[in-house]
Amino acid sequence: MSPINRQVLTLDEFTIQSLRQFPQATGELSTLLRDIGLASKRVNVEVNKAGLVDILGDTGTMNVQGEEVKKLDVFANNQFTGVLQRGVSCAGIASEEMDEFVSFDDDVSRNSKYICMYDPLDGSGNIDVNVSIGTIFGIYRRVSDRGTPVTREDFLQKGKHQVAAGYIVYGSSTMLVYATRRGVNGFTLDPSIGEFCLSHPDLKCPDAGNIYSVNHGNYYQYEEGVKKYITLCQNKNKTNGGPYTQRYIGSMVSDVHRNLIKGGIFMYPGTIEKPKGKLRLLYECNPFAFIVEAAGGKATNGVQPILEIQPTELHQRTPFFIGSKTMMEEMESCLASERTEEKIKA
Ligand code: AHM
Repeated sequence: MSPINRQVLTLDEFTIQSLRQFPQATGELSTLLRDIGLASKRVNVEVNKAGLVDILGDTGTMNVQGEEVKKLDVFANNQFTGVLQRGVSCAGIASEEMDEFVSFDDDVSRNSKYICMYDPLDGSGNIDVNVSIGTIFGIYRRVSDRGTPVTREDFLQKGKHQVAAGYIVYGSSTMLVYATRRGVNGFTLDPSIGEFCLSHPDLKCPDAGNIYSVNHGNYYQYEEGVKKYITLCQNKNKTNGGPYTQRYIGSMVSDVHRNLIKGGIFMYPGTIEKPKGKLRLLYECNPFAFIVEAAGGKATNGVQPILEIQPTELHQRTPFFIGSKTMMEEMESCLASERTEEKIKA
């Protein structure tokens, strides 16, 4: 087809087209995705001009996890929360930036089917130095009755119960990637029309890859199995065709996005100081696990699949390993071999 006749689907057109295949669907999920797309466009505008307006730097406050809150974190959180509250599909939200979940307790929202959890701006540490950052979200069907306020149980669902999950990467171009059980699709923001346009249909995570992403600064604090896997990544051997390339931005959205497209593994293991690692199960790990698994990859905490973990707290952390299937299997066998040897010694 000549480029002039090529039909590029916008996010809205794509979700409506998908909806047409399910005449019984109510369209609530499509509306929710549209709301998220809108909030992300507003955040994108501010991220792009961050150096020009007084929106860089810290607010001078700490979040619930004792980390410094950046002004853009607050802006992004307000945008996502506001858009979803004013919409018609979301009964409540939980955000990495807020201590507690929020019930949208008006007549319309109370009757909505979904709840949403998000990290409004992941990679905050990179904001002030112009490195790509992102938003991560997961959408669940509420378990409480429609018409009543949402409850904690609505938010403490296993990741496998997500209906959809996605992320936005504010990078050299801005992309929104979202997954449902039917697959993963990527949309690039076309600034000339202000719309996300389908650019990466039916994304698949390559089974094998040659990129590993981990914070090497913590190397001596990792368990033996993780060190063994890192050594394997750095060496040439018959099975993996290594050495692999090490890439670590420190902005998980960008790191996992790159590995999803090119093939690779991202790890944020527990350390001696922080056995549960740094990343949050509900806002960061569950959505990514859902997306990467829908694309054919794997995600685990080193013991069980991320999507099978029963959350007990809104802000709980977990070790996180995610990526291409064969690399994940190599990593898991390193963990298992060292753990067995440790058990035998003990
Ligand atoms: P944040 O919630 O403060 O933005 O932290 C999350 C980020 C991830 O995007 C990234 O993978 C990780 O922190 C990097 O942490 P570290 O600097 O410890 O390697």
